[in-house]
Amino acid sequence: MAAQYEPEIVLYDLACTKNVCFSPAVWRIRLMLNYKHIPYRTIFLEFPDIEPTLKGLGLVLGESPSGNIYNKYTVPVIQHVPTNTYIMDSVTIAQFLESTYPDPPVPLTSELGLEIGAKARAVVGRAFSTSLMPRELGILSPRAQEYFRRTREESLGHRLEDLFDKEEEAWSAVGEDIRAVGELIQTHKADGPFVLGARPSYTDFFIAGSLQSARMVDERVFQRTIKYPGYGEVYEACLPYMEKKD
Ligand SMILES: N[C@@H](CCC(=O)N[C@@H](CS)C(=O)NCC(=O)O)C(=O)O
Repeated sequence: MAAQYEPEIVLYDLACTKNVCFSPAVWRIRLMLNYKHIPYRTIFLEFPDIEPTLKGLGLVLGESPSGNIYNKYTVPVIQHVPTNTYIMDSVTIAQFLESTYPDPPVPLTSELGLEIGAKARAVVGRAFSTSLMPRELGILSPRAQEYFRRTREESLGHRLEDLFDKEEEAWSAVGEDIRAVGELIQTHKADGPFVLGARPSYTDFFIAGSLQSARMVDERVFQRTIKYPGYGEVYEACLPYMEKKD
């Protein structure tokens, strides 16, 4: 008889044509779920279905328990099945998972982790958004492409494809800074492959999740990033927790 599989968590993820997770924010949570061996199932939502679905689940915008203000419906969202609780935003979800499933522990913050997170967002994030935003269209359904193009071009003020003209300039502007963040990532190299040494922390999941997201959109952007020392090592060390992708 097949074993009964009762998911503890339902994970709302972002759909793409590859039918695997490609959202960096959702990957952070997926890595935590996989690392902690928490049973879960996934519901993939197309971009235009995120807001109506989450509203329908009763989620409201405003201030979250973590103090963040939400003014937009986003994934990841989880449903904690045993208590029928819905939670939005990766930071709030990570705090909930850590307090509800503390073993094995995932340190959520550290001074080094905060520094890496902030610097990586500023420098790698800048290069990633230039390279990945226009290429993301290539893995979206026609409906999601229409939504993504409309909303992103509205905020950019120009066509997504115009980013290609700025791509090389964006990467060379931050090259040295990407290398410096890579050095920070290797601070505890002597103790193990992760940012804090032997065991993963949320910062590792942030790094590995962002790299996996880039890889799902375009292998070349991933390869370009792991040429800088530090990034690929964390990614490799997190691979065992990336097996469940859907
Ligand atoms: N603060 C949010 C941001 C997550 C986020 O930006 N999610 C994107 C997918 S990667 C999203 O759901 N976007 C919806 C939209 O653009 O309409 C978190 O970390 O959970």
